[in-house]
Amino acid sequence: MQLFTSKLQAILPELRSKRTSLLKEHGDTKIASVAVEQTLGGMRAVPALLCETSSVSPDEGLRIRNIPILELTKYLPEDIFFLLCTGSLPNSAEREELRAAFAAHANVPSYVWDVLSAMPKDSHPMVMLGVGIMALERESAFRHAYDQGAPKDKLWEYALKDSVALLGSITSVAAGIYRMRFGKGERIAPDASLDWGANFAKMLGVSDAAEFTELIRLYLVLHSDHEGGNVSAMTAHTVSSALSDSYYSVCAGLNGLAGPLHGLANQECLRFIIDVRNHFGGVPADEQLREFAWNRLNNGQVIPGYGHAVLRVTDPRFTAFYRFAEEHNIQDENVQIVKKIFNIVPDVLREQGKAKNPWPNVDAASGSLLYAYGLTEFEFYTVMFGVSRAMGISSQILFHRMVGSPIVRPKSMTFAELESAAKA
Ligand code: CMX
Repeated sequence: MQLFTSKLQAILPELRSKRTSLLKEHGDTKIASVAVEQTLGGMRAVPALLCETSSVSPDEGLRIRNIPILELTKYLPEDIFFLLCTGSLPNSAEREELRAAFAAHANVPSYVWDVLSAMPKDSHPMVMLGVGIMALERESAFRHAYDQGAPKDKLWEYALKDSVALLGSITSVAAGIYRMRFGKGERIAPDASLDWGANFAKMLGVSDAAEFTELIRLYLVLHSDHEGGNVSAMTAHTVSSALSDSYYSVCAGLNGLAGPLHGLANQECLRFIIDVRNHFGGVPADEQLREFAWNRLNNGQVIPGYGHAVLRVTDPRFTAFYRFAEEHNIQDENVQIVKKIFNIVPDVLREQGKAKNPWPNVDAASGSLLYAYGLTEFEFYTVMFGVSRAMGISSQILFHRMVGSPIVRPKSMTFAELESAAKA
């Protein structure tokens, strides 16, 4: 990892001096105030986190290192990880070095498989992914270095080692979980000659089609990061700020991703699509779908894959998946239903008037594409999301260890304190 490490070493002094000079020159400058509704409402829009890897604006969506995500869809996931960590895309030697480093960790220790095979057969795949990552914590270079007294300003080097090892292993763990959990037969050995996404596609053993590999790469690129304030990234950052290593921190973040309002929405979304298909025996008419959506809302349920805490437009990641379906002429009923939902549901949500954003997010289309290529076990979809999001989380952990961010410790308030602060 010589090239990658020296790239990071080259940007390190500037990163550290930015933090130091901001603190020195503007440490007590107020940049925002907090309204009671923000304290009560999930800290929405409180600018209290530092994140350099990516940003999300309401009117455009995700930019990774200031590049709009729709301009990054042609790149490999390795390229995106390099970009997230260093701020620039890799040259071919840097790409090859990272690809080989991931591949070197693709053979997962046997104790991980022992632990996973001992789990109940109906365990949720996200639970299995978390257990697999936690079992792998034994391999943490960061923890061993800390135990041996590594100085704080060197810890980032071990965070980098952990990130690369974890990402190299996570595809094997995820693919192994898929085959074990859904009775797909023996695990498929990793192929050290392939890129990270292609190797993952191969180990899943779902389809040999080149288009499936292309979809997996795209999937890994699109879900990689979504700035620092989402549940998974913020949780992982909080845990890692206590100098818990990347295995603990990524696992914590992925546990947040497993919630239905966050990453599990992709599973729920496909379930919703299939409910629609089963209910109507195929693609419904517009009016039928409108009524179906209203019934769901009237039952107090959300429409999965729609709405967002930050976005106020169609998520560009949805657009990327939508384009993939168009370009590859995927015409199956699920994809047709996705398109129909896109035509009907925003108006329904607007009419209901609750959701601030009636437009689709990343989860609205992703599952229907996986399904079209034969990955039909939708309980597995959040694992796919998690494999990708581990890149963003890991790069954010690395960044914070590089700049030496302190332990996270905001202030909580009681109702009484809030009431008196509001009156004052
Ligand atoms: N269907 C029905 N109601 C929705 C809705 C949807 N898709 N999106 C928002 N609402 C409702 C909220 O539940 C909330 O209702 P209450 O006032 O009764 O609590 C109201 O509209 C206002 O919510 P909001 O401010 O627009 O949205 P939030 O920032 O609170 O929540 C999100 C954002 C994503 C959790 C919400 O839009 C949602 O539940 N969407 C469906 C689940 C989903 O797709 N999640 C995936 C998000 C992307 C990701 O993280 O992977």
